[in-house]
Amino acid sequence: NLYPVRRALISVSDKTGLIELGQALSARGVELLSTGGSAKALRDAGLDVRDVADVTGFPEMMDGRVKTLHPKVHGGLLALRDNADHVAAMEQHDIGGIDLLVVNLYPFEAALARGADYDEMIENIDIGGPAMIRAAAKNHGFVTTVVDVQDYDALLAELDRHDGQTCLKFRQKMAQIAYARTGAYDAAVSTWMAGAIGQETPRRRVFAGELAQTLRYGENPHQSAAFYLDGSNRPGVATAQQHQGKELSYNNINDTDAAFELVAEFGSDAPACAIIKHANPCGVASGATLAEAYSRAFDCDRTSAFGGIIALNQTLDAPTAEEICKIFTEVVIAPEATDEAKAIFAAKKNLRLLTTGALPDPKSAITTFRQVGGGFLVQGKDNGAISLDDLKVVTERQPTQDELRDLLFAWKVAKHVKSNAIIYVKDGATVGVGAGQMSRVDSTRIAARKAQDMAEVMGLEQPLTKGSVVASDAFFPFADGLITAAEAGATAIIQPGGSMRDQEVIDAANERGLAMVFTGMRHFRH
Ligand code: 93A
Repeated sequence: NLYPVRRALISVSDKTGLIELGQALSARGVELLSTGGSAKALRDAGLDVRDVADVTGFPEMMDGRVKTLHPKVHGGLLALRDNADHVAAMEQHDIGGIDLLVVNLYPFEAALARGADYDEMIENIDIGGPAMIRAAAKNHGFVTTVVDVQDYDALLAELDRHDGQTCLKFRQKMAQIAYARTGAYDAAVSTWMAGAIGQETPRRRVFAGELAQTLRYGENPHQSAAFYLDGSNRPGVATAQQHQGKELSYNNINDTDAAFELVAEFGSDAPACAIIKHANPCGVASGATLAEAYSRAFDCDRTSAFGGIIALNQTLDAPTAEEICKIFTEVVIAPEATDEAKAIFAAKKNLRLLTTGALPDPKSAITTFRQVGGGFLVQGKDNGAISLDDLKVVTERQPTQDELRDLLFAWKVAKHVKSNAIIYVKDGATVGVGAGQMSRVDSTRIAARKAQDMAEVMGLEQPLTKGSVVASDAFFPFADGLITAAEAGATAIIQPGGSMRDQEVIDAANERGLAMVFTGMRHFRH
């Protein structure tokens, strides 16, 4: 299953490592064929290279749209070397075999990222490259296909291992990567096109990803799992740099994502911290300093915070690192970390520190998908946000300025809590979180109950829900939830409104002197 590499066709847009590769192949006696720009670069470096135009007898034409689309190229890639008819056809038409194809495609994804206009995007759709890649990969019985700069070293090592030949296993592996590349490329083209022509729900759609990491297991040890990049380069857990600690697990990645997306809601102007357990926050707080934001988040539920995941919206500093080190934490994610903070963490071998360089924009339009039996559910990410102007006061009492500030804080958190979500907030910190219950009133009770437990732990006379405000991710279907919140000491409520029984709920608020605002927007998260 070994096959020698005698002739290579190199056609690359990304010229990284091109000269070194050309030199290495030449040194191993491989004849080089190449297209315009690649050939020029190789020749300028003093390498002996033959133009594809010379092989085909046709010049590159139509602005390069047609350069390699020719039987002399595709015959050389596709001919079965052990088939007498194929070999005869090669001889009859003077087609030389191409044993190695090195291609990277027109940078369509990069053009997309820089917001190129329609015509420029169209010109960046590579046709000849994918055609050659698919041909070479099909003929992997004989031909080696390399589509990633990062595989050049592996190719050379393979040639050295087998005295200028490649083995079938290697060619198969490269062929699989090659088809993933052309698949992802066309996925990017098709996804771009859907947006460009205003098709939000195209009849066919494709998703593509690139392996970032094979995970030891999934949510449970008997499940296999892997982590893929979507190519968007969005700041987040997928693109973060890990400074220390062992590999992240599937659950770590999921929870770290939840933590970072939540803390990003607060921007980076004032310090904020979110602590996550099982994808739900067990504490979210603002503070005068980052360390204070962390401590206040921690005080929401000190029990659950143990082994949690912490997200910060500003550079992790030494005082915050010191505070965090006082209990066991799985992961800390922040835009940056100071050297002092890193040094403090270095003593905690099991703690993972991730930095991302920036916060994700919570308002960006992103497509999310989830698998269901036999299909995918696709939706736009919940990037809804409200401001003071969107709030409608529905009670006799107007909320105070302090209440309003806390109501908006609570609403931001509610968006990131599994429904039914109830969040009690006081002075810019959560003091009770009710998550993922099947009834809203249960979430309201659980959150108040947790606040009571914390009051005991902290030796407080009364739970922090006294004088708090409450956010509900969806409307109260009955007055019972609101009454429970009022009994726990809440003075103001934020909720979407829209229930058949809104009036009952408003009446209950008025009877108890509560202020209530409607957002007109819901934040279900199932
Ligand atoms: O315009 S194309 O779709 N038509 C072709 O026939 C063709 N052949 C190779 N693009 C084509 N290529 C692409 O040109 C390769 O995929 C590669 O990205 C690029 C290399 O061009 P150059 O060597 O001139 O820089």
